[in-house]
Amino acid sequence: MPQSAAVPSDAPLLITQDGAVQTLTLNRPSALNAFTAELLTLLREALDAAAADASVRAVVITGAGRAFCAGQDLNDPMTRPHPTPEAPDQHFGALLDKHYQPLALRLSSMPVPVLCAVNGVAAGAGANFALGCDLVVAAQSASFIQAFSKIGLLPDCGGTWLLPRLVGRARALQLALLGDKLGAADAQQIGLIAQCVPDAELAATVQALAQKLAAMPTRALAQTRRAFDRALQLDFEDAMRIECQAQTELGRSFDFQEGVSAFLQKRKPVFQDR
Ligand code: T3D
Repeated sequence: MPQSAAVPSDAPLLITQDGAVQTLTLNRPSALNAFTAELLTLLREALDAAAADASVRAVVITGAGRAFCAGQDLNDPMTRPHPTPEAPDQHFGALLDKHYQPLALRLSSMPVPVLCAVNGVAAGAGANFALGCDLVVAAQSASFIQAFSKIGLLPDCGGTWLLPRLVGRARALQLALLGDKLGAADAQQIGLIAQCVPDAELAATVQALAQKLAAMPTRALAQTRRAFDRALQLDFEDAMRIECQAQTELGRSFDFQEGVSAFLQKRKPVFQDR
């Protein structure tokens, strides 16, 4: 079982670590773990700290209670229709600039793999935050809702970039325009997520995957995500140029030497780079 770090159990974000796997648990179950400014700040600070901590080689994100995350907390004062007489200059652009964009960028630039264990409904920015993780595994009873259109908004937290790339334009528009609930099994079937598992197997499945990834050559994993994301904007030749640059760097790494030595010596490799 993961060991608890020194955070109170009623904190909006729980941080535990088991070996090299750190688990971040969104912990506002009475509001389905909806994002407040405080939770968004804690989440980004925790990801920054994990990125800087050499003892962390994989991160798991999950939610407490029956939901993963219901997106932006609609009771949060920052979610009032704008502008108001009291806050004439307030607008969602500032909120996205301050919270959601840095969070999505932080995820996409983590030096270690990030797994999402989607334990229940993931709606709005909660869905797109989950989908921005490297490996998304959902419980069978979980679901994904692009809830934005229901309240007159468009997908954010990277959703406009992610959705068409994950499932193609037609499916992305279907999900975003209708805002209907998509069950985890269907999400796996259309390629929105990597895997759907029985509810009782979610935590163990994701922990096993995270432990496996934590023992792999971390730098190569992060470079693979980076090269995939960049390749989506490049033509074939430029994508291969990026492969060439990254492979040159990885070929000089300790982990490459270790991987080859371990193979030739018929032993288990011990990877260290990050
Ligand atoms: O602010 C900006 O910059 C714009 C950014 C926007 C990003 C976004 O994420 S916009 C999308 C915001 N999210 C939503 O619109 C989803 C709203 N929630 C729902 O549609 C439903 O709650 C769910 C489909 C997620 C789950 O439905 P259900 O029936 O399982 O649960 P419920 O009864 O609706 O909710 C349970 C409780 O959670 C309830 O509180 P109560 O009545 O028990 O005291 C409900 O109010 C609360 N809750 C659910 N979602 C939110 C929430 N409280 C605050 N904010 C929420 N987003």
